[in-house]
This record gives sequence, structure tokens and C-alpha cells, in this order.
Amino acid sequence: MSENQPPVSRGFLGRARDRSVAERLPPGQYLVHDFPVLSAGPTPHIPTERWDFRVLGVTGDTLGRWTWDQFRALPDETVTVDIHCVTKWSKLDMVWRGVSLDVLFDGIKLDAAYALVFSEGDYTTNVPVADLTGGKAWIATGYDGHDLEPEHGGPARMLVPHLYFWKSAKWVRGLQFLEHDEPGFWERLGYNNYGDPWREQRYSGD
Ligand SMILES: Nc1nc2c(c(=O)[nH]1)N[C@H]1C(S)=C(S)[C@@H](COP(=O)(O)O)O[C@H]1N2
Ligand SMILES: [Mo]
Repeated sequence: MSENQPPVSRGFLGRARDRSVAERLPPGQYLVHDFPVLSAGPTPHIPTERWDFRVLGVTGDTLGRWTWDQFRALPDETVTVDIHCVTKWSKLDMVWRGVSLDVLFDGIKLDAAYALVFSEGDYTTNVPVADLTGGKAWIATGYDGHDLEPEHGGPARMLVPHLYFWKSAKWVRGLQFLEHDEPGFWERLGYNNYGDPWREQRYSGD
């Protein structure tokens, strides 16, 4: 934001927008204005009639299951977040619509420390449960005022903006709680197990 704009209320613009673009870019990242598509395989087209989202316990037991209609009836929210991809692009102030994981986990006993998020196809990614709770993660069904396009993970994708974007699984179908952490698709191929952009945790060993 330019220095010579008239003063505006901090509350209205919010904390992130008070920081300069440079301060909002993690180390090694550059700004993009388009929305790149990065997929390890072809884009699946998933009819919502056969979509569901499952929360599985450590033994694979179903702790929660939502059909598309049930899922869309859950309270959703609009969030504005910065996204950082490990391939070094960052995009600021992305406006998403999604259901907080806190809503999905309501009534589920959270006694495992890890989760493996799984998608249509064979994409998986591991995220600590503590990074999915407390208003830090959403299942997004909308972007920029419209339904999420298939290329970007529609009908629904994970949104975990504080970690590199590969943790935000597209075409998400559920997650399984894990007693012991397990690497997902990219983590097995040498990407960092956690992926904090501010600590530049790109690859295993960073
Ligand atoms: N199911 C699935 N989710 C995925 C991927 C993928 O290949 N398959 N790619 C990941 C990676 S590496 C990135 S950077 C983002 C890219 O999301 P976008 O295509 O909407 O920009 O999705 C992540 N989620
Ligand atoms: Mo990525």
C-alpha cells in the first residue's frame, strides 16, 4: 500500500493490509497477479452427486461423513489470505469461501496429533492436527466470488494458507487421523514434512 494514501481505519483494512507487500512476501518468494495452476496429474471432474467428505479415525473408522448437500448446508465463511507456493510464487489477498475445519471437527474427539489429507486420485498430504484447527484451515468451495473451478481443485479443496500451497490438497475427499506422522505425495518425493514458508521449509532438511 502506498504511503501517500489518506489514512484509513486499521480495523477496516485489517492487519495484513497494513504491512507492505515486501513484508508479506516470505523469503525467496515473488509476487504474481495471475493464478497459476499446478497439478501432478490430469484434472478430475467430480460430479457433486458422488462427492463426499470423510473424517476417518486412526483405525480407518468413519468419524464423520458429509454428502455435497450436507456439506453445503454447513456454515461457511469468506476469508482473505496470502498464498505461497513452493515454486516461489506468492499471491496476496486471495478471497476464498469455505467451511472451517473447526466446524467439521465439532463433536469429534481430537486425540491424534497428525492427519493425512486425501484427494480424489492418489494425492495425499500430511498436516499436524494443530495446523488444521483454531481458524487456520478450510475446505474451500469458492474463490473470488464464484464456485471453485476444477483446475483449482473444485468442487472442494483444502485451504491451509500458512503452509506452502502443496498442503492445500485439491479435489479433497477427506482426511484420516494418524497416531504416527506419515509423509504424503510430495513429502515422500523430498519436499519438507511441514512446509512453513516463513522458515523457507521447501525441501526435506530445510
Ligand atoms: N490433489 C492435488 N492437490 C494439489 C496438487 C496436486 O497435484 N493434486 N498440487 C499442489 C501444489 S504443488 C500446489 S502449488 C497447489 C496448486 O494449486 P493451484 O493449481 O490452484 O494453483 O495445489 C496443491 N494441491
Ligand atoms: Mo506447488
